[in-house]
Amino acid sequence: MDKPAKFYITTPIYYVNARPHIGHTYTTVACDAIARRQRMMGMDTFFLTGTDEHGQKIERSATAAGCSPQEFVDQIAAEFRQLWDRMKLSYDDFIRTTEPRHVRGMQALFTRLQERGYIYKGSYSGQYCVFDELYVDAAGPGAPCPECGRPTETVQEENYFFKLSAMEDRLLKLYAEQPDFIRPETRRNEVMAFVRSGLRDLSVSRTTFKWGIPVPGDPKHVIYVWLDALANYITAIGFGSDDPKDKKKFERYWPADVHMIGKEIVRFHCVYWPAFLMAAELPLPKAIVAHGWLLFEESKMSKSRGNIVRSETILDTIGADPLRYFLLREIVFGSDGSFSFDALVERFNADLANGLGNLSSRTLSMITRYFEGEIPHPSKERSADDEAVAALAGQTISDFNAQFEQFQFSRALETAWGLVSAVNKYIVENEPWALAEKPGQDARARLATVLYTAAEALRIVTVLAHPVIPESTARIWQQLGLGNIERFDLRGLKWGQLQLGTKIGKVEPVFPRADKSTIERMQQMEQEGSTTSQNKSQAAESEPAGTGAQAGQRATEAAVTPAVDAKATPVPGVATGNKITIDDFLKVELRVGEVKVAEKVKGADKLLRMEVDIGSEVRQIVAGIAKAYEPEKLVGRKVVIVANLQPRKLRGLESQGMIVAASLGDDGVPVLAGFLEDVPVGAKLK
Ligand code: ME8
Repeated sequence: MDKPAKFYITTPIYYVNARPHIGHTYTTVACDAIARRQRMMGMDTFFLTGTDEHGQKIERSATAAGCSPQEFVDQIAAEFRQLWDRMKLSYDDFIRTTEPRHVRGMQALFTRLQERGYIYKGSYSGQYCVFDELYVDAAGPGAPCPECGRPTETVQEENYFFKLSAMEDRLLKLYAEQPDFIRPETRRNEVMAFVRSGLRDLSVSRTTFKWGIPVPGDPKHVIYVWLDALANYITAIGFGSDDPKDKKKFERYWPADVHMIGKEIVRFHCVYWPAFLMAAELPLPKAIVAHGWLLFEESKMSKSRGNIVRSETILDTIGADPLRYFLLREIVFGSDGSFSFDALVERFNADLANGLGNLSSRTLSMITRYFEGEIPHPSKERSADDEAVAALAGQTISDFNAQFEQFQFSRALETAWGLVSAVNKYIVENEPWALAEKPGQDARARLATVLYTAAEALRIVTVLAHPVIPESTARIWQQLGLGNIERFDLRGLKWGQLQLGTKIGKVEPVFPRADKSTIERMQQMEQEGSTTSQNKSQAAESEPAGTGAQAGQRATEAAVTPAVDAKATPVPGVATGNKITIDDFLKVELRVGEVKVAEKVKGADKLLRMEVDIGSEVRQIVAGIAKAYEPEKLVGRKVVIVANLQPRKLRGLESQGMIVAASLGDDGVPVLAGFLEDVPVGAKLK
């Protein structure tokens, strides 16, 4: 027998400088759904995910957390893995770039590129963005990164360079000959325009930090993190290993069928990665599929903005399947889409509790009640209604498959749920409960046909939706008496396969309705969770998800809670009246910071979002000073911040600390505190 065809799909490997959030979950869930579906189509599927653990950004986060880089990455990588396991994501391997198999494979790739003459030594002097791990064209010291706006660092070093400039024509030919190499079309156009504008050689080593893979034979250099990271897609399946088993695995699975990524890393995957592979004379992946961003209150959900939502909160309240369904149904794949707890619960109630859940429980409980739990035989006589459901089911299968293949998850689910609504309507119109009351064979036969039709449609929707909502569909499948859903061969799915007389299982509700209190619980957990997770691994964020103080609030009001006991005799260290003691004051950590980034907060005319360097780290601070200060004028300015305040969210953004300002007049016009003498960033005030 021929071996089944193979299918290899990857997620990006996630940075471990921040804890996982639902943005990461989104990509991983999309890949998981594709992988599960491929397995059900008989494909020998390999689904890879993992973590990106090298680089200066991570080295700095480890230093800030007071541990070694290895200890640091071990902790966060474990959190990613635990989360994916809790969500039952069906990955086949989890690669970490600090693993020996990756280090060995990466070095083998580097050597291969050198041997083929694509790597040479040169020197570089210019600006580097640590956040993006990218050399950029920026004006000079401290100038903002053109990609993310964060301040760049000046770097002057001897580097190894990759001859990217030599790959221009070959890349353009690739995009022209394989239009599906980059999806969607908009991303392809952007990439082509970028390559047409000219490519410069790429620096692929660094000497200014240590946390990376040494260049073979020249360990003073570590390999550029993006080359290191991209190589995971081949090292995980055995590239660079001498073990015959690994070699076989690499031959079997490479090239990848799909690299799934977010749109911000298109250039690395669609320009650099194919260029490295071409130079190394390795086959190219078949497709790079870029999705849009998950937004939270209109801005990209990201660790640097601190406006993340953790998947755990949703898992602990309504479970993994509702989140998976929401992400794939609500967001049009390729475009940006918003997340909110209200929308999640609304979608859950409408489509899962009222839609599929209702169809499943009413159909199965009526079969239990009226046919002693056995799938009834439909009568030979079919009404137009019955025929219409069967025809719609057939159409649903073919449309769903075509849309899913094209990564149109939202449309595919909409298609499947079109069948759910049609069958729920069919049940209401055919009133099986009334038929059950009627005497005579005809009514009994009609009742059997209606319930058979509903159960068969339920079976079809359940198995189509399985890759997206695996746990709940597995339960419905069991209740239908059909055993293990994962064994079902999706290729043969068609109307009429439900075995008559199948004994159905115990009927239990699969999607209990959520209500307002569910939303409140999730919001509260997020508030508390962001505080505890921050305490647990404060420095897990390169720019920590912030704490907050109310914008414009004055320091003493915000941070000091005077112990007031008018009757008490004054003793040293105890407050009297409305006075506070020196001990109280010393609880407030005041530090000098420098504003690195300042921008207006969309939809809030008083608020500015700033990134403030306080020496040990960069904090995000949201403050109500937009009316008094132009954001551009604040960049580079030294300010005083209260550094040990509780987290607080303003307009969905977490503020980690508060800027100290005088508050003038009735309107409380803010005037920032500052110094006449020059003071170093991070200095403490007391
Ligand atoms: O870029 N919306 O890692 P990363 C949608 N290590 N997707 C999001 C998202 C959001 N708000 N936030 C994150 C890196 N993602 C590199 C990748 S690959 C060789 C190296 C998802 O931790 C999305 O897939 O910043 C995005 O591309 C990825 O996480 C970025 O993860």
